[in-house]
Amino acid sequence: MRVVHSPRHRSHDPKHELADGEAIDAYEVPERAESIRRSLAADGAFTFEEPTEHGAEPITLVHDPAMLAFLETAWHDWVSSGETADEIFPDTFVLPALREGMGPVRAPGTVRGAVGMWCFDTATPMVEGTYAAARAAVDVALTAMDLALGGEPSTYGLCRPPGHHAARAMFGGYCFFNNAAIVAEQLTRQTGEPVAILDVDYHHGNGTQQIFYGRADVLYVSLHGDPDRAYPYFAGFADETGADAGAGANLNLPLPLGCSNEEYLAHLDRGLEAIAGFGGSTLVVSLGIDTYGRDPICDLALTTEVYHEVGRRVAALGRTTVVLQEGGYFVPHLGENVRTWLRGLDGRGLDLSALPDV
Ligand code: SP5
Ligand code: ZN
Repeated sequence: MRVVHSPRHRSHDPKHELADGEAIDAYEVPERAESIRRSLAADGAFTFEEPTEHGAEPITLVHDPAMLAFLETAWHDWVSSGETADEIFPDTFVLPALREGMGPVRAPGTVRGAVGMWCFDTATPMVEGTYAAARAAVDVALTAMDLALGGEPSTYGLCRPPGHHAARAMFGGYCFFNNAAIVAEQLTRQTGEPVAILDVDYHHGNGTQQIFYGRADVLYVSLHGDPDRAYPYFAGFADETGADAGAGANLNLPLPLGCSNEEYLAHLDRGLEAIAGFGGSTLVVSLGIDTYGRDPICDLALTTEVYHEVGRRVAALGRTTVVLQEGGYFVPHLGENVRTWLRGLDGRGLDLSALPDV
């Protein structure tokens, strides 16, 4: 299987996120992607290539151009205005009730103010190299798509930072540009066919859902921790099924606390059935491994074996498949879990021999 990877991800190296009023070590770190790269390289059946540049247009077909412009200059503007912190976090969020009855929001003249227009949480700091890494992640995703359109049955884009929490005009959840949504949009344009997205990250992909919520030509199917208890709390409910032309083209399958392999596969089958009944020849997978039982920030109970079976069942759809990396935070097993998933997709056997005993 062909794998697209860029060393550029390393320039997004946040140190902290805020949790319960404290700065804690960031979970979304460069070592995640390195763990995946090493596991796939050691397997021997994955070939690596660097992305080609695709420019800004595929991004602005999905995201507000003003958000792209903010991200592009934020670090430079931050430093040149005399700020000295090496991570940018919002101070204030411009929630609608703040200015209720007071007329429209004026864009703040400082990065410190403006970041509260674009970012929705306190866990997604921008650092000096964030923009370059986020742009490279989009190029990784689009290059993986190009290879699939060129005839590869399945390809893998080792995207970092991840993307599925980024909405049309908001970033957050460790995500800046929505890599999977950008690929799905391009697929609809380049194939003229409908496109399905299967999101198996533990967290609901609120950004992907938002971007395509009114669209009939993109099906979004997500398995995730129930938003009644899990981040991002405000989206991912089972009764969110799409709006307007998109009615019926959104399927949320919330999962219970401690969800087992068997329970998970039963939910997966419902998602795959919906995809099988939807048109089109291509599938985009948002692959998060934070469903793992040992993930430090999530609460399901999946084991490595099930990732092989999930990949196998996705392959059985018989669609050209572009797999893009999202979350997964138990770094010691992240690479092997991804490798296991991709071996299942590729019709190869389960191989647990390289899973570290930690
Ligand atoms: C791409 C992706 O997986 N983004 C996830 C973003 C989650 N960010 C904040 C999670 C806060 C969870 N706090 C859990 C405490 C566990 N002890
Ligand atoms: Zn996640």
